Amino acid sequence: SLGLDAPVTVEYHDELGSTNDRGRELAAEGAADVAVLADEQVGSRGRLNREWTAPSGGVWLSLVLRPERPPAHVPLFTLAAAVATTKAAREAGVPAEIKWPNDVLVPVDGDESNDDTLGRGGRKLAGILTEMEGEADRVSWLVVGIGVNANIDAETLPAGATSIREEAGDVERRLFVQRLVEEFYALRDDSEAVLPAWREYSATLGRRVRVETPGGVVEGEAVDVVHPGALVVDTDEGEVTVHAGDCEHLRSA
Ligand code: BT5
Repeated sequence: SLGLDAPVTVEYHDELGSTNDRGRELAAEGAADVAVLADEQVGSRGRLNREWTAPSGGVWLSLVLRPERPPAHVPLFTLAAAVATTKAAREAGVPAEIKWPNDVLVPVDGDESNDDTLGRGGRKLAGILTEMEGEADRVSWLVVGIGVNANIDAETLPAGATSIREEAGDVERRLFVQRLVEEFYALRDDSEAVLPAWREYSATLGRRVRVETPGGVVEGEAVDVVHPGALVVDTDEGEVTVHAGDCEHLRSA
């Protein structure tokens, strides 16, 4: 037991393919409020089926939820997970920030800031993959997958990644997960709480960004994040609200 101040059942595995796959299985069986944890994942994934490296020592976590919400509001959960992860990382001594929508980064000083291998304005500490099933008006289940490079040597991670070990020394993973899950449940889908906290931790607002969206590339200054998690970009053609995409921070000069 994690001794959580959140209504969650914990399922722990030494090794899994993907905690999200296990979460989806549980969700399909009707489970709710389960936290699936693994020490190591051997088949984990990022968004768009990208590979996710998940060796022993990380925090590999998937939360199974059944919120009474329309699918359009699902991004709020992802933002809440990014906020909770960032908060827990900061408590562990890591100066983490959020790149829209849900990358948790540690900024790199000075001119180097855009020269990291991932080209994303910092070293990636954590990522979030949210998956769902539902109808037009209501989500039937949601799996929020959170991967945090905790007690891992940076050399074993992809270039451009960092870990809590690297930035601040090892964390007690049980406590870290406890704090993260509690923060997540405190925010959950309350946009009045999620958006201000997200803005406070944002590395993206005020920056020049280039977002690859399903509808094309949007470039300009990121000026706000609005319900249910969309990024407002001030472009040459006026303000554009972006709901999904890959975001890159650009040099301001
Ligand atoms: C993400 O995807 O950032 C979401 C990652 C979600 C992982 C969690 S772990 C628990 C749960 N179970 C799963 O199977 N998944 C979730 P994306 O934005 O697409 O970023 C993926 C990219 O990040 C890759 O293409 C690599 O460049 C890079 N990458 C891979 N592993 C990494 C790591 N451990 N740390 C930092 N960057 C990594």
